[in-house]
Amino acid sequence: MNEKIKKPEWTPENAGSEFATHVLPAVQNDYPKNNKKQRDDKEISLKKDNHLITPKKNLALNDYKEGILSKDKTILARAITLIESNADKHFDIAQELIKEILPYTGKSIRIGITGVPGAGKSTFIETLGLYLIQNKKTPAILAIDPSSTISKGSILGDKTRMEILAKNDDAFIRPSPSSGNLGGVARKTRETMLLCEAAGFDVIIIETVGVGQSEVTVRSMVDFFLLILIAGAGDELQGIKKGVIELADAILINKADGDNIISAESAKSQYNNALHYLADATPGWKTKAFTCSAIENKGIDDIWQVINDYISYTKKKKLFADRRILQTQKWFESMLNEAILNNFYKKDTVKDNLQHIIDKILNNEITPVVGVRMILDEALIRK
Ligand SMILES: Nc1nc2c(ncn2[C@@H]2O[C@H](COP(=O)(O)OP(=O)(O)OP(=O)(O)O)[C@@H](O)[C@H]2O)c(=O)[nH]1
Ligand SMILES: [Mg+2]
Repeated sequence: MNEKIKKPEWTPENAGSEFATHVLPAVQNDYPKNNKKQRDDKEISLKKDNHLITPKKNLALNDYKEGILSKDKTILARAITLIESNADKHFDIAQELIKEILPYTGKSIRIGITGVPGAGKSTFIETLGLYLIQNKKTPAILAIDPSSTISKGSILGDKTRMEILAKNDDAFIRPSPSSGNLGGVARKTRETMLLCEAAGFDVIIIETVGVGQSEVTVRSMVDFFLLILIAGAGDELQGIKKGVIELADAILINKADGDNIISAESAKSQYNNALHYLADATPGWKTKAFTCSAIENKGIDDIWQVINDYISYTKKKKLFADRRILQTQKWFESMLNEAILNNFYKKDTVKDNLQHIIDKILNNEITPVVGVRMILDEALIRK
């Protein structure tokens, strides 16, 4: 009998081959820690040996940092998961990690893309992403999807929409976190952007649906903001609020292909006319409309040129650096506001008295101003 085949304890001594069960030796956990090449080799050898378990050990702060700085996409993805976690124990290490990688951030071009559902944002991003890779750039694609907080889905969850880009080694695609309010999702996206920059991705693209508040949030974390529209979808402004157009540094009429070319060109002229009457989104930069076909890969180089012209212009005028400083300051202020509010509403005195005071106001016993004073007195002074 083969000596390597061990029988389970319960088989009789000197048992023969009638007992088919045998025990396999355990898998040794000699998984290499810091070296990506060794780890990849180990993964391959484990797969070759037909072992079903890939060890997934907890990473220390330094493992995350080194993994990110060496552009290990698996570790980058795990670090983002850490940032997205709502558990207190993850919060501290995630914040520590951001502090560690901060010196390596800030070198990318940050682009926000918004537009009505179905305008072709994801298709455009995939085409642009592949174009960038051809031009020796490395894009990271993130999403802010306010609808995902309700549906628990995600606009980029359906990876089939960027199938080719998702398989490309030089790109990184991450759907938005699927729970939490917009403030929380925005914080996580901003921090994810920093991790991607530290990993060396040099163009960060953030997609969001242009139907609510999220485009304002995205504008507050990017250098260049692009609005994608389509021609012939009803009225000229397609339910996109004038306010969103005022945020855009360029407007792109997508699907300018086939029978659509003429109407796309005419929509472009209409938008260019309308833009004359709007304030500049970025001081001194004239927002213009362009056409493209994301599917037929037309007009992509033109819009990339516009983005580059914009970056050169804003850098020359110091607007680029100033905006980033302002964005960091606003980011801090909005997080501080959020924390103060959370803290305030968590207080027992507020929880206990709020409804009581609202009732008094509704019964005309006190005015709203007095109600505010009462609740603030309770929460801030007495406690
Ligand atoms: N003809 C044509 N169709 C396009 C083009 N770009 C996208 N589409 C189609 O438009 C549909 C929507 O494209 P998506 O890229 O998913 O649009 P989206 O704006 O990301 O959609 P949401 O994320 O759901 O808001 C798909 O069926 C695409 O194939 C284009 O340039 N020309
Ligand atoms: Mg999409």
